[in-house]
Amino acid sequence: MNRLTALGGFILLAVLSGTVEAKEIVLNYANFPPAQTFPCVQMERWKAEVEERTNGKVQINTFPGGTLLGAKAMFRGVAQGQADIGCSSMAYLPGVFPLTSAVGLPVGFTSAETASLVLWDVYTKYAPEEFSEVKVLTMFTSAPSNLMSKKRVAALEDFQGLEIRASGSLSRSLELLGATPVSMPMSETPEALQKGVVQGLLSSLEVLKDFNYAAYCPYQTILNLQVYPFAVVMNKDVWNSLPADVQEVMNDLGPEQAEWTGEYMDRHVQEALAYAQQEHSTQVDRLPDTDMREMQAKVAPIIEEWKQEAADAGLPAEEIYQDMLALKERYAQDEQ
Ligand code: DTR
Repeated sequence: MNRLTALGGFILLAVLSGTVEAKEIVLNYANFPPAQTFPCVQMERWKAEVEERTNGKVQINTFPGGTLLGAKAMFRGVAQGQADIGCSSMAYLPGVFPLTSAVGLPVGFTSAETASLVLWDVYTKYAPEEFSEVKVLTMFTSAPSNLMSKKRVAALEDFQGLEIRASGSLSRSLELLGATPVSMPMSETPEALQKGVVQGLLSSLEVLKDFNYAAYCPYQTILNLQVYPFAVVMNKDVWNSLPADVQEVMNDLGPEQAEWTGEYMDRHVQEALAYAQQEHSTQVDRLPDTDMREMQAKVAPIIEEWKQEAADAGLPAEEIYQDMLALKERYAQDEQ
């Protein structure tokens, strides 16, 4: 008997005797940015936890970098079954998430951990219609957004006419501050920065390291503007086809994953800032207090605009808003 036949016989025997367990459930998980970025780091952590907690009954195949679905096609693509699971940045689809976009308002979140927990609670409390077509597995946010730019911005007036990449309500913030927003997903931003289409971006600072934006943006300005909310969703038919024990594992992971991702994000922002300073000698500016106050006043209309939009969508806007603020205070205190 040659070695191959012997090996085949062993596998056959093992399968017959049940020692090699076939994966019963294989799920494809799509993500839009590259593997080293935080939405993909959390995806790998979720995969590992699910595979372990289901004792190998479930196998998750991950597709970072838009290889299965791109940033803007993510949410629809999962609802329609092109991927079983997908990670969506809600800001890329303005108007589609009138309720949960409340967490993307300029209300002064100081950490991704708090904002992620608030987002999860707001979502579970209101179970909004905007997610009725999918099963939500978890939610989280980026850390508060700050400016990374080619030119130094040390005062509010320096924003005038600057072309800066952002998305959703952060593009609106830029507009109100006198800059020229250029809206695009994060996955298109490296090229826009390299080609000089934009002179900077507004997002959480971990991208200084994960996309090496520190090499293009020697200046950072601390603004603590809005966080970007994310949702990880599963195709509903796929969810309904899963056995109850697997569903339980995934349900338990929902809030846990939100907290894990928030914590990871906050820590990673600090690492990225240190990296940027050490490797690229970047410079961090803070606006003078008077400019910070003026900035808050300038972006405040975004809150009223959201309330109007939410009310138009038939939502109890004020109640949601007040709930969100109360949760923000509670979780921020827990963190201290
Ligand atoms: N949606 C976001 C938030 C974000 C922050 N860091 C990353 C890294 C990779 C993708 C998205 C993000 C934005 O577009 O800025």
